[in-house]
Amino acid sequence: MKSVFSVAACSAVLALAFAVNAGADSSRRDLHKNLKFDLDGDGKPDTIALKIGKEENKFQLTINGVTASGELLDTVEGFYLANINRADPSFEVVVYTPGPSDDDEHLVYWYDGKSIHQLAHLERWVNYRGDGTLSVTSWAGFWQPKDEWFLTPSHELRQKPRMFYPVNVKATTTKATPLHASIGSKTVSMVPTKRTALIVKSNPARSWYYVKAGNKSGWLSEAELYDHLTGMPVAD
Ligand SMILES: [Ca+2]
Ligand SMILES: [Ca+2]
Repeated sequence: MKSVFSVAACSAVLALAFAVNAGADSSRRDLHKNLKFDLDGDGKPDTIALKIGKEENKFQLTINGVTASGELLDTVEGFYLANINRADPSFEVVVYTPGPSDDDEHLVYWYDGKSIHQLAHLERWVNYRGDGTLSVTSWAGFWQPKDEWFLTPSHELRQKPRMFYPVNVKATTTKATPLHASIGSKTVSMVPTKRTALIVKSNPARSWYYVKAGNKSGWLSEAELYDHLTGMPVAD
């Protein structure tokens, strides 16, 4: 599910109303190239303009005459407004492309009243909760890793470090499968062919998966997983 909230409005007042409501309904995304909107909460509308380059993945974002240049991998389609933390007066400006096939990219900017700061480059599906946190759901071949981000008091956007991600995908062994006692361990317990397995969790940084099958459990490398298991909803 797409989960980007955005703002559709010609006037700043209407935009504000939408932005506040859109925190919960994040499936709506309206893109702008030009907008007047009070980004820093000083009561004065700020002039936001997005100029897309001849190479359409490159852009210049100008706010009140201050410009930041950036690029995405695919054609820039516009920007939307986000309100990462409703408890602070700022709205963030997010330059966006849907990418070639659900490969969404979001470049998140913060205008502090003087300067433009790039906060983060987010990929795939972003859910702005409005409480200073957001989640980013992505795709890893047959499952969706979900990362958490949070805004610091100094308005930096940081990703929470995470070693293991829940997977919870069912599969079936296609041959005798060696489950390693730990990541990289040579000690294995064998699961026979045609057994139902549950891929429980992953350490994507090391591309290992924790698998349960019958009364056995242990780790498979990604290569072993694709070689020994079938039935996962694999897609690019
Ligand atoms: Ca302002
Ligand atoms: Ca805010």
